[in-house]
Amino acid sequence: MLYPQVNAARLVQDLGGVWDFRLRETDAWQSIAVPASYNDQKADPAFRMHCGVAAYRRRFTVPRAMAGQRRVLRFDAVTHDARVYLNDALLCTHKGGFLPFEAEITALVEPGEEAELVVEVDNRINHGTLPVGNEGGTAFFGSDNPGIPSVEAGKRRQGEINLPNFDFFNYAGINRPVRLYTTPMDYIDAVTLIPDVDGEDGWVRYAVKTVGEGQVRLTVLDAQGEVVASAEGAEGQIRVPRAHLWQPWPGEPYLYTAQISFAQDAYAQTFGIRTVAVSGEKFLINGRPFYLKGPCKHEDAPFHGRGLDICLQVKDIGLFHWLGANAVRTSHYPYAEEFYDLCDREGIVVIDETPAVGIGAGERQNPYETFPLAAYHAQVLEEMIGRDQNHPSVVMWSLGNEPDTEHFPQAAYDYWRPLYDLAHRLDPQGRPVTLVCCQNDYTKDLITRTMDVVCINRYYGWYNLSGDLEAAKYAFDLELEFWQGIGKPLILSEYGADTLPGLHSAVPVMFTEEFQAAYYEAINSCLDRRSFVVGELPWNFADFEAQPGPMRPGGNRKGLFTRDRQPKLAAHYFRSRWKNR
Ligand code: BDP
Repeated sequence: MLYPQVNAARLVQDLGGVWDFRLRETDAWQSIAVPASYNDQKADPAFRMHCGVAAYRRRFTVPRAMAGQRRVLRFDAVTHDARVYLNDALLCTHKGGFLPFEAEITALVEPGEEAELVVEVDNRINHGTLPVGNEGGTAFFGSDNPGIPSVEAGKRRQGEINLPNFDFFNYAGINRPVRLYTTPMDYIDAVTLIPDVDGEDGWVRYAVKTVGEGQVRLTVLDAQGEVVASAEGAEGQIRVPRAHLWQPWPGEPYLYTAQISFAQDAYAQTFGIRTVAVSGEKFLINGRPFYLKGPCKHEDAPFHGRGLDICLQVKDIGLFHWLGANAVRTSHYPYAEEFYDLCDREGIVVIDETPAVGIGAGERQNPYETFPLAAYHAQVLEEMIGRDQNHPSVVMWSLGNEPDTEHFPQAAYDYWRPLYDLAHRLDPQGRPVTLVCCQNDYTKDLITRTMDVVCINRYYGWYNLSGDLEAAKYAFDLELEFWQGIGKPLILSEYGADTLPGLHSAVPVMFTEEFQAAYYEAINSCLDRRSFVVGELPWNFADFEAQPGPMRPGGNRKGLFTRDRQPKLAAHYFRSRWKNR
């Protein structure tokens, strides 16, 4: 689905601002900001802990300037499920909180007329949603006390609260922009660009999907806006002589623009010329071994929750440069489209992850038999790859985070392998595919070793062997020995220690800033001895809000930065490490 664009042929009207909002039909309408999660916008526990369907409402006028054009309402992300009504009639529905959807309204509202838009948002999560809800309290975050009537457990039974089966706050609402945009009646529907390198030249295979009558013309502009190549027809191949490659930071992330025209329509798609491949134990970008270094993130901020905040994105990528980082994983869901554009511009490579987190329920329940997810998971993967396929920054797809691969290893294999194959079929660029594996008995896991890159999350020295860094090094080293035998490149895709800023001690004691730095130094010393390790992604870039619990003082505190983006000691440690890595 193309991102809305203002150009000579298209208009965009942003519908962000203050909307009406209510949690229940019996409530009065209140003010709410869009885009943003609703949970932290009011000093009201009902907002924070809400579970169920809430409603947003606003009126808007279709400008007369849009007359004669095709008019489309686009929602970049409504978390999690949406039902959209236009003038009281159901316009569309969408399941899933992190990918865009749209509906054409050309025939429904005339230019110059006003219309009422109501968006019902359902934040409930369960075994059939991604991310997965802790339905029935099967797993990790329950807080029942046997024999004591618990208000929480009672409510959970009645479906009044739902707990996440994942470790981030279940922020909900209209989290990303809502826009009305136009295209001519005959229009460009989709653009696929597949870059390749041939000696000094670049090649771009392309396919433009259109609706209506017309001829496709495609012109490639360099970064100065000079025409360097052109072609006609809906599909083809273009040579870009003496191409500038898109290089990850600190190289130059050079961007070209494909100017596409079709009948009266026009669309500009930026792209980069670069290659990505796995060869033996190496991860190659532009044919050269590449080491991924950079913390995993969340979309998370005070007041906004998971709502789009472009200023914060720019600030964060600035801090990535300050750290000397060159990579990020969009843990644990696809991020806002603006983030990938920024990574394209700034040379940060992205591991793009689906919202498949929480597919596990302990050793007694096989999630692959009891969670109705397979078809929906495939659909989400398709939506994500379709949305993000043209970004040069995206160098790998992550099918999901920390599923059960240990208790039901064959069932896990049978579930994840078709998704792996599907990702390869869907991606015209053929990028590597991975899934991010939970700390477990890795000898039992059958699926992780079949991925293009092995990604493992490990907390030796924190959740296990807590505080004992010598033992942590020993255990991690033993595990690395195992993976070395598998013969694939490996990324340590999460590792970290909760750290309270301002807590210090001369000897490294858990939760102090010194411990966090010492922990990373210890684990990194194991990585540095292994040539098949191709990346290190500390958990997490910044402290973030989580489901409250005895292990989450003010959220998850494993950030290298505080939630307001001030560095802890470990941020300085990585800054000096990554300068030379
Ligand atoms: C990992 C999860 C991540 C958590 C992290 C932690 O992938 O979402 O936040 O552990 O516990 O298991 O901090």
